[in-house]
Amino acid sequence: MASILRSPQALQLTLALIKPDAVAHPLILEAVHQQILSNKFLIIRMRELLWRKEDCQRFYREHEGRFFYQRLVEFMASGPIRAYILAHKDAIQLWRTLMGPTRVFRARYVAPDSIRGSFGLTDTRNTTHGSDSVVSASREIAAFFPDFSEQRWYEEEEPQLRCGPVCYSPEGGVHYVAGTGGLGPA
Ligand code: 3AN
Repeated sequence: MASILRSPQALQLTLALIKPDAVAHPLILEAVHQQILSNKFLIIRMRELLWRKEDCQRFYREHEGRFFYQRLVEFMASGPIRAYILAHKDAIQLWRTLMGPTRVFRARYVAPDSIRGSFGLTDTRNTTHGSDSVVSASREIAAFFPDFSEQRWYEEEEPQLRCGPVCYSPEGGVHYVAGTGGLGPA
């Protein structure tokens, strides 16, 4: 795959998921969405979907064989999830910090204000997912948003979003370059 040339100041992209435990609760869903906005992420794309078990198996294949794999796959296919493409100067690390540690008891102890510390139910039902590297962010974004061209976004939208002005559409739940009416390239 050809590498994408980016300016050193370029915004970074990450994939964030809100898992079925949180999507099932409108107040938690809204609270997580507000955290995204208040931490100055740009929401590039957002969609809600139901995942088939095979999709979950593919997504979590690195955990195949672990004791929690089966329950994780079944849980992720148990109800709607919300997927976001988020942009920020340091999107991957910032989103992971906001989520807090994987294990909910640890999250409650060391990062009680984090998303998992606040809303996580168990180590499996832990509210959110976030990509852990640039490579996995690209792979995961392509899995959830097959029509999104990361390369085109970096060439056409990223410079405009970075330099502003940027608008937010409360109806669509996404940011867009001012003057495009939110109908920029997919
Ligand atoms: P993270 O989501 O924090 O990057 P990973 O990639 O190690 O963590 O794990 C993927 C998912 O697998 C976690 N979000 C969680 O739902 C589940 N998981 C990880 N470790 C455990 C565990 N020890 N017990 C139960 N579920 C786990």
